[in-house]
Amino acid sequence: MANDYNASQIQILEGLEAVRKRPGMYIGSTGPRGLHHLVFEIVDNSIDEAMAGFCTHIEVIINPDNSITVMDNGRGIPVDKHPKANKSTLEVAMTVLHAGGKFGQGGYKVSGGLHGVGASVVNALSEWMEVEVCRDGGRYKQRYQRGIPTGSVTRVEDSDRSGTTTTFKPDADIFTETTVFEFDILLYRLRELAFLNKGLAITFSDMRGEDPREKRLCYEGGLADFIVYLNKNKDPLHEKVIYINGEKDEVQVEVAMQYHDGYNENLFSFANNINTAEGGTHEAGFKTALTRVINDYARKNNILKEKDTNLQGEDIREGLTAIVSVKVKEPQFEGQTKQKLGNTEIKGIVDSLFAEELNNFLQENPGQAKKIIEKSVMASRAREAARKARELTRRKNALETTTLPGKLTDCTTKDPKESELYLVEGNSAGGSAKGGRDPRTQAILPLRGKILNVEKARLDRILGNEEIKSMITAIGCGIGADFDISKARYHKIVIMTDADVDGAHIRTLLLTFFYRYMRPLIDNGYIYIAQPPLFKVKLKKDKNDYYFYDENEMRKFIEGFDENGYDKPQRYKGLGEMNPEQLWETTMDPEKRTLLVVELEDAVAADEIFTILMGDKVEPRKEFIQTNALLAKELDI
Ligand code: 0RA
Repeated sequence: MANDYNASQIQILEGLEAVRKRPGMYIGSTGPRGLHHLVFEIVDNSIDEAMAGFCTHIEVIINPDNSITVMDNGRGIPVDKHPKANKSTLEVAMTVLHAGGKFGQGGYKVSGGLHGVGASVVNALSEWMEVEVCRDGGRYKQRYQRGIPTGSVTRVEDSDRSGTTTTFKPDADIFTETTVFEFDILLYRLRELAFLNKGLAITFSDMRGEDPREKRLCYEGGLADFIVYLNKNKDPLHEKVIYINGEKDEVQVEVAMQYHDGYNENLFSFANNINTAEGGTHEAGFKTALTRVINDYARKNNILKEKDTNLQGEDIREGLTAIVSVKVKEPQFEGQTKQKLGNTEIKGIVDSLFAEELNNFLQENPGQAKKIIEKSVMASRAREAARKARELTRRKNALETTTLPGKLTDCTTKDPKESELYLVEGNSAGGSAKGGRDPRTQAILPLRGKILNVEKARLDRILGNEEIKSMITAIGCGIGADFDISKARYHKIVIMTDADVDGAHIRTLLLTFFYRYMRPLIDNGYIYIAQPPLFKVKLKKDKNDYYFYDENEMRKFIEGFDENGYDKPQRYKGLGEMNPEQLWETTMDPEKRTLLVVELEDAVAADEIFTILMGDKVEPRKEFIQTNALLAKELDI
């Protein structure tokens, strides 16, 4: 027995060491993304317990010291002796890699993609962790340091409740970039989980700082509430959300959708609470049913005449916000990023359950049905017009030899990997950029004034806009459904706008355009934001210029000198005020510059951000100031 025990101890230590040696292999990265992933990993275990029907409340707390507590009222992790390991099941779950699954609760599970590595991985990557379990009439506790128990599981007191509470503090030796949790990142996912698990109450609080924040996330309407939330800054075409929540062959299917008067399609799908960004069989079933049912209804009611061709899926999805969520016993995740549901049986199940409900809705609400179909017919006409416009540009391209826009000052290298395109606000800044650039690798495209707000226009109008046309031809990938990233002429596209309100607006307009029509550029990390300095200080003693990106930094710097030791700090109002050498030195020189890479991990959050920033409603825009944290991440490149 003793030998067995020693052997299992050695295995555990080896396992922990493997996780600490290559944390990226287990949690994706040791940056902010990996850090937040730790929380989701622990929360997922409680979500599993909720999906199994034993947990109704999950509480997540960011403690004052940046440690995290996740508490649930489930059955509690078993604490009795594990039959094989000769120690508490709780200890096994917390120290043995992948043990979570082996003694699992059965039923539906959050697992796949990056998730599902288990509590032991979080434990291994935490400076300390503490788990409390209430069950079997007692409260039990165990503590760990960097994954190793500091003692055995002990019974602390009697207790008549049940549940699991995990508190952990990420190890700063592992998460060297930051160990500070961002409220919004956790909030987005926790809110999503609350929507996806109808009726489950998640409370989330942040105990750091002066005034603690608390959110209660609980949605009795499930995905129907999620749709209302997503469309809150849009104008819906019909009042009632189309909604179905059913089960067939042990597969739970929940679908909700609502049209708005805009033009974007927003279809989000989930399998076992995981966002399936690459789609899959559940999404396919939904799309097929939607297209078929709408066409059938339109024909039966003579909205589509005999001579008319069928409406296409993309026409029917214009202005649609929809969410498809399935819960499957054994989900298969496929695709490049393991974000595509592969189970073949799911397509037919979603199709049949959803088709019936959609049909009922159309029959019962003929007025709303008519509005929806008329919108699809308009979309189909606009698509036809856009196709003709595209064909025209394509034919032109084939005839002309110089197809690149006249305003573009291209780089000389033809290798996209080392080519950079600077999108510059205004002609004067464009002039400085042309003068200061490295002509071999850096191309300049000046943009005059504001570009079109693509959030409020159909593709045909977008393709008629000069600024957008020149960007499309310069980048060379096409647009929308025709987009082909392998044709990109530049692997870095840098947005360089003034550091003022107009500059921020233009930047958002550009980001919205890339997000809606050239999304792979963002997903592949091709889009960057330049960081021009805000201040310049000239020191008398060395005659050098010093540049600063925020006011505090600048003030701190000059405090160190006598008042006569420097010229009056210069504030740059626009890029145009910099001469070519200054612009090169501060913002464009790959050796010295700081670029922000634009990252959109969470498509649901991104859609919300762009709708708010670019939509008609002014109030939510005013409220929304923290977006940049989610949009761009600093990188020295
Ligand atoms: C396996 C079996 C049982 C509970 C759990 C796992 C469980 C794990 C976690 C992790 C976080 N919260 C959790 N809640 C429950 C219980 C089996 C039984 O009591 O019959």
